[in-house]
Amino acid sequence: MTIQTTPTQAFAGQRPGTSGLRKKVSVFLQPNYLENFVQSLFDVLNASAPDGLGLHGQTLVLGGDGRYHNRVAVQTILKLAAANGVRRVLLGQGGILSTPAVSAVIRAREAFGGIVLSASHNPGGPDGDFGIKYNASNGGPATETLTEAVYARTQTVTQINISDAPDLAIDTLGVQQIETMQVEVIDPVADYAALMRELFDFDLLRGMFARGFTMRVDAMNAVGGPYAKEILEGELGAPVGTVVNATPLPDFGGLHPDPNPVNAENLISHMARSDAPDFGAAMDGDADRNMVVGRNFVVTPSDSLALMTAHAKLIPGYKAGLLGVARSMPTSAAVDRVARALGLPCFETPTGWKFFGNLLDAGRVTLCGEESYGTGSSHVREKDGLWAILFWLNLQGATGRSVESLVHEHWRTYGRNYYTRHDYEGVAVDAANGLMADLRAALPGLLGRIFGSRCVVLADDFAYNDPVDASVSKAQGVRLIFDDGARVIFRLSGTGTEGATLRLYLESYEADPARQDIPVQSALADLAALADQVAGIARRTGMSGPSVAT
Ligand code: G16
Repeated sequence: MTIQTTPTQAFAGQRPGTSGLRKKVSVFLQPNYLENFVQSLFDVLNASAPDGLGLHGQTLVLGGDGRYHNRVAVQTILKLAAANGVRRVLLGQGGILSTPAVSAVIRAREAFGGIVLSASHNPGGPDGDFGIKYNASNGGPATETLTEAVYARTQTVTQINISDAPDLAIDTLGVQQIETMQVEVIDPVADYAALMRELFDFDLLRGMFARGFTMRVDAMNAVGGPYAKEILEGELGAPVGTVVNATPLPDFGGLHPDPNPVNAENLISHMARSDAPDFGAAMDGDADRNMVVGRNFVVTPSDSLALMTAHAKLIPGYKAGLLGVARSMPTSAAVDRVARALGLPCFETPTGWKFFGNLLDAGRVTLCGEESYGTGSSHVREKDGLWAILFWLNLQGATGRSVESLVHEHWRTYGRNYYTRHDYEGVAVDAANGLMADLRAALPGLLGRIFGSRCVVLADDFAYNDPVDASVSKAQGVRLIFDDGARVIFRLSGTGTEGATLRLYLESYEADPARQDIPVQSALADLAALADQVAGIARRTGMSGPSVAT
């Protein structure tokens, strides 16, 4: 085998979005498309490392969510890594590693960084999406500075260095070699499971299942399946069959692996049956998102973060208390109320898990969460689906209470933040950009305006000043905040691959327990109408309502 140098040329549009480069599979199948991006990444890493050595002599972690093209891409990346100075790659068996597991392995093995192959919750298969992202030595998503440098390099790169070695046997545990680089195929679950054992009371959980506690985890034919099966059924003694759709399939068996009440409808209807299990949960394509479900009761991600914060001391890994909490800007302010009551610092960041990295690294926060079904903690630098499920399981075991009673008690104590997200998908890019531009221009006139009983007390385009590295991220979403705590937020998604997706986030606060059980969409209908009045959503998108409301 030898290292080949082949010419390449720039591809338009290789700028990473909210979480890495996500495109249709057909885009990634273009000759040199993946190679161009990975070579650019390696060039930037080789040029920017402070010791001047770059990747030389370093270890990278590699794995993905098993979606279509995962196995082919793994082989390509190994050959590129071998030709660009990497000393060792730790590869998940079969090319499989969940996103939180990549983070856990990077941290446990003190690797230089890692590459995750995933388009997360986006559908898979030949007509679906593929994606790639880089995580740094803290285990977390690369900063915007790095991803922008990689993007710039994709526009100027002219050659690719790649080994012509034959494909490796990626299903066999053990060490192999390409050129001078070692490839160690590792058990994808082991490091992650060890970390979970440190955080949760596994004896308590084993006792719950031994006494007949029932649970259903829908892994949506995605990468969370092997993790959930090994930990829940294998180690904790949950009955076989507790984890459904547990085998990662290249097309997710046709499911849309996005754990929300719309796409995980099977779980929702199962949990509404009279013989429903005690607890239900789902994960997404790369197992970093989670949805928590009680009997006929769905927990919103914002409430999940608030409850975790309120009860963290009951969980062994957090019994010493929390350093602080953080939520993304569009996430409801439910956690803010808990933080205030507990005297904890509470940070508001832009959408994107990467914005939590500095706060976690600096020891400013312990828990983080987002409205997009993501929760996590300082144990890794990604959100973590199975961690959240184990947290809720441990919480039920420690309190002896059901999901629904825990949430109801929480609302009675702190009040309820009614919350919904309306997605308008596949909107023409110009129409979406025009809507946002006009909203931004209208902001000064919206301040102080009265809508019914509400008055706008803040109208801005959210900007984040990172308190750790002083970087500034502007234009992160238009916020209208009202005098009663209600919020209406508009932003465009950074993870879609077709047209634009307008996200409308609606929230209102209800302190009165007698008014805390209104169906969410009814409770927020007036804010939805207000949003349409202000932004002309129906007129501009041509859609009479959202394509997804969760
Ligand atoms: C990614 C990011 C999250 C973000 C979500 C939605 O999640 O890591 O931080 O909240 O996308 O982003 P957007 O609203 O821009 O589509 P994932 O699970 O897709 O990696």
